[in-house]
Amino acid sequence: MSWLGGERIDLDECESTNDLALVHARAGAVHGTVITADRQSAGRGRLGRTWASPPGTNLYLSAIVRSPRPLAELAPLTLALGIGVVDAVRAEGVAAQLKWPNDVLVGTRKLAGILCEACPEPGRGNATDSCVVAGIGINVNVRAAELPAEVAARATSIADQRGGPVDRAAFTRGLLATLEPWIDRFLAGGVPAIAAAWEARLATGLTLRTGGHTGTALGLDRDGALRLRDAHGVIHRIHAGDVELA
Ligand code: BT5
Repeated sequence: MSWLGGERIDLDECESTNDLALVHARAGAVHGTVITADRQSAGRGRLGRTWASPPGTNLYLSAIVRSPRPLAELAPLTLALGIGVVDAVRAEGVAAQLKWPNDVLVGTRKLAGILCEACPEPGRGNATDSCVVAGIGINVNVRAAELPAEVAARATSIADQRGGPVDRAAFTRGLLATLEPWIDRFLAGGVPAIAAAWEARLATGLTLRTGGHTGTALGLDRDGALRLRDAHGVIHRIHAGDVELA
């Protein structure tokens, strides 16, 4: 029985589907409620960054995920979502890969990003469950060159990679069907249940810079931390913060 997108709110425009999903979660919206918008006027990335969200071309989607697990255990949900996004993009013939924790790349260009946020108040009737809003932005039919200049040079889209547009509605349905089992697996078994699949989709050839360390990504620890090997062969565990392409 599928639950993801069982309730759907599809809008022409909003500031941020994540903001709206947080409001709906507080009002008691059920597990699996999905909100999409054709454009966002204030799309958000992590750490106060902006997600370029032009109209008529892309996917901006937020899903409400509820679980009896403590909120602190849900942070690696981002990793499970990444697997589903990569597989949905690959189903369109595009060779997408993962960069820890929340980027979907083709080569070194970013095709999609994920922003998971905790619901401060889970909402009436769900007081014992934790709640996370899972936000996903995917460049579907935009051409990277049409994105703001500061983003364009490091972005790509499904259409750029295929040389032509895809049906956004069909892509969205496929994405939800692909995401759902990965979310279920993560909620049932945590990081160990998804780690091998995540590592199989990891972009391994990239040199990454994070905090004090530069190196290549090896894979995940049991808690979802990134294992990064530096030039001296020392392996570092990266828990938080930003990971940039060096
Ligand atoms: C992310 O943040 O990658 C998370 C993006 C999540 C967006 C979705 S859309 C639906 C939902 N509603 C929201 O308001 N947000 C979510 P971060 O790792 O911080 O990356 C942000 C950086 O990516 C920016 O600073 C730019 O460099 C770059 N960027 C911005 N827009 C982009 C785009 N459309 N395509 C590729 N790169 C982009």
